[in-house]
Amino acid sequence: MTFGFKDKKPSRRQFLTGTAAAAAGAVAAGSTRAAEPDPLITEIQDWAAGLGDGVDATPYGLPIKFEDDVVRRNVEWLTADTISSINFTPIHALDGTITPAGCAFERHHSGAIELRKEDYRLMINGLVDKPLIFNYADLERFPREQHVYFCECAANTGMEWAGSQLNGAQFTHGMIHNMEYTGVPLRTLLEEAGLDAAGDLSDKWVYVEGADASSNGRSIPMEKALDDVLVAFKANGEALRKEHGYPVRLVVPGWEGNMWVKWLRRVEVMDGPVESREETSKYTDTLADGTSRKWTWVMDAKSVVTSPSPQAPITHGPGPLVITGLAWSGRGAITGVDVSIDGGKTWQPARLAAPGTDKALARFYLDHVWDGSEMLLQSRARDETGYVQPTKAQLREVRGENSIYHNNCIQTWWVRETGEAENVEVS
Ligand SMILES: Nc1nc2c(c(=O)[nH]1)N[C@H]1C(S)=C(S)[C@@H](COP(=O)(O)O)O[C@H]1N2
Ligand SMILES: [Mo]
Repeated sequence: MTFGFKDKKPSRRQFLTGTAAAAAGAVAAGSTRAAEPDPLITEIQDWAAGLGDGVDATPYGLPIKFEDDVVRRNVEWLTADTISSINFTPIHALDGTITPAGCAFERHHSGAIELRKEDYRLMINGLVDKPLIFNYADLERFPREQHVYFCECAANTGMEWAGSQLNGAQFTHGMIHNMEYTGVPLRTLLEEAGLDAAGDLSDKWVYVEGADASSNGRSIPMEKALDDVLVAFKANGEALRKEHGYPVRLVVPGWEGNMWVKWLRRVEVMDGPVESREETSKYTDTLADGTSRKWTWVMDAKSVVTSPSPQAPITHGPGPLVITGLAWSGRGAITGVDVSIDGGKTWQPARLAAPGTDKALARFYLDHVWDGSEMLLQSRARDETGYVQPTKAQLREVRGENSIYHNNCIQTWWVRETGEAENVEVS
């Protein structure tokens, strides 16, 4: 393999060279020789002939304008208006595992509200020894913890039950984000209020609600409330964004996003669940026989190839191809991901960029040598409990096709010789 100049568009011959080199195992990226010298290397460019922006130009930075397609998107026909709606994380264009707050999906039932820290109150009431009201500064005085967790809306991938209707990982799997949270364990605040009055805790619940008009009330069993639930005020090191619940939200690791109450205003200790709208008519799973399952809180192991994918086609010829994606499980850490290029007939283990951690996104890579022929790309996640992500057919056998929520099936992208990809089903 030789090194040298490279044209903007590689020639057909370079594709062939690349293929041969790759087949021989020498896959140093970008190391092909072009006939002509590249002016981007040989000529002084505008950006080097003058000066750039000073440090006072950008007190708080946004991504450079060339990245302006890496944004949240909503699908107009999915909901009646944007106030009670969702948008989707551009997972097809991101790498690593931490979701930048500015493009992390939002889900609101009555819009994103503006609540000042000074006006923030959190009440703990019900079966506690001493009902308490905290302000924001009070919360900052309790011992803090930091954890990275994914938040996935139970409706993520929900449109796949009836077929393959949305063409892009952003739309099929983008109701997920993964951030590093700083906050106080809910347990600490409940203990501050005192739980002796509640008696036997094994059958007790907490009811949590937000300060927005929808309130988004949910019942959480006491066992989970005392386990790993966080009352969070920072995400990825900075204050929560307005749309993610500023100044304080609940983080309910591994459980459906709906329970991650934003603008958290009240936690009531109760002797039973409330059976609120969000846990009866919504966020329950209708089975084939028309009955519905409730209390399906945990998000089961799931994964998706983010690139190549419909919004991230292959833009080069045969040869080295990085196949990458995300995997996660609400039951613990991801322990492995397999990738198939033939629609699930054969599988090969992908490489985890870092060992999976508890209830957080894992990034996987398969360093593939693409022969230029079409692929039926799939990924299959496995978690520390030994659970393996099911196929669509396996899931439909148990759940029918009436569901919306909790679709964690294996996703298929049909990648064509052109490099373009499409959302398809294999049977
Ligand atoms: N107060 C309040 N909390 C809420 C909601 C809401 O509308 N109001 N939406 C819930 C739903 S359905 C989901 S999936 C998550 C989404 O969190 P995000 O907006 O940070 O992505 O927040 C949950 N918490
Ligand atoms: Mo949700």
